[in-house]
Amino acid sequence: MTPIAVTRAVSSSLSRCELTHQDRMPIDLDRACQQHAAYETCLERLGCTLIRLPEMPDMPDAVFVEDTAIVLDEVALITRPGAKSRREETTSIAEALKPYREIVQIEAPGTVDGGDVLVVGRDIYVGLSSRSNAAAIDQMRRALSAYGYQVHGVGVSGCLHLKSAVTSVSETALLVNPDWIDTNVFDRFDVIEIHPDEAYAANGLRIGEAVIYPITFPRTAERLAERGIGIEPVDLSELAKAEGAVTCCSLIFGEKGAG
Ligand code: CIR
Repeated sequence: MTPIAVTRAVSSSLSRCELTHQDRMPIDLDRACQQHAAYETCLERLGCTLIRLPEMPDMPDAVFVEDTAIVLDEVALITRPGAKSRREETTSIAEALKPYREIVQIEAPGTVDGGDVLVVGRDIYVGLSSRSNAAAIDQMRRALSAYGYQVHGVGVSGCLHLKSAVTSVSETALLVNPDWIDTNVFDRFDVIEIHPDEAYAANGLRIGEAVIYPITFPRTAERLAERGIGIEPVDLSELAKAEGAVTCCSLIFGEKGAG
């Protein structure tokens, strides 16, 4: 099944992005766009069909499409992002996903960012972060139990999203930063800890057998290699200044549609 990857062009207002755990640093917009283009090329090289959405000039964070939806095989949940400045990003994402999935909207008072949602098989882990709340988790449970999904709330502290702290890097392994989550929640998995000098290293994007991974974390990459996990290196250092990482810049799903 050919995966589809939805991406969105980097906003010219990126330098006005939301920041929660990082200080504001100058962002080189041209460089950010070049890095984003190389990321898209990497997705294509791994077999994804790209749906490139146009820039939203007044939505600084709109390049981080991951936060706007959770796309499962059966249904797409359109999120209500935790940051008010990001709520208008979702309308065009819902339009883009409509041909592929039945759409369910997360409603107030629920808030959830896709960056807080880690799907592993029929288990969906949702970070209880500054962006995602219990009301959204309740709505997700109601919408998804009919499909056999179990939705689990997970405490997160010290980072923006659950997937800043844990991502899936193989059928059985999770890459984690144990400082930001309780790893006991994930004790049925093979847990690979990041190198302690690379706090932001737990975010990798798995496409089939490949893991798209930032070049900025060589020590953790070595740990992955020791476990036989090969990486596809990308440089997203300018988008990292906006608190973004590799999972944030795409929505990946199988072609199969609802109807
Ligand atoms: C934000 O704070 O919303 C953006 N500056 C960064 C979002 C990163 N998204 C993600 O990790 N899924």
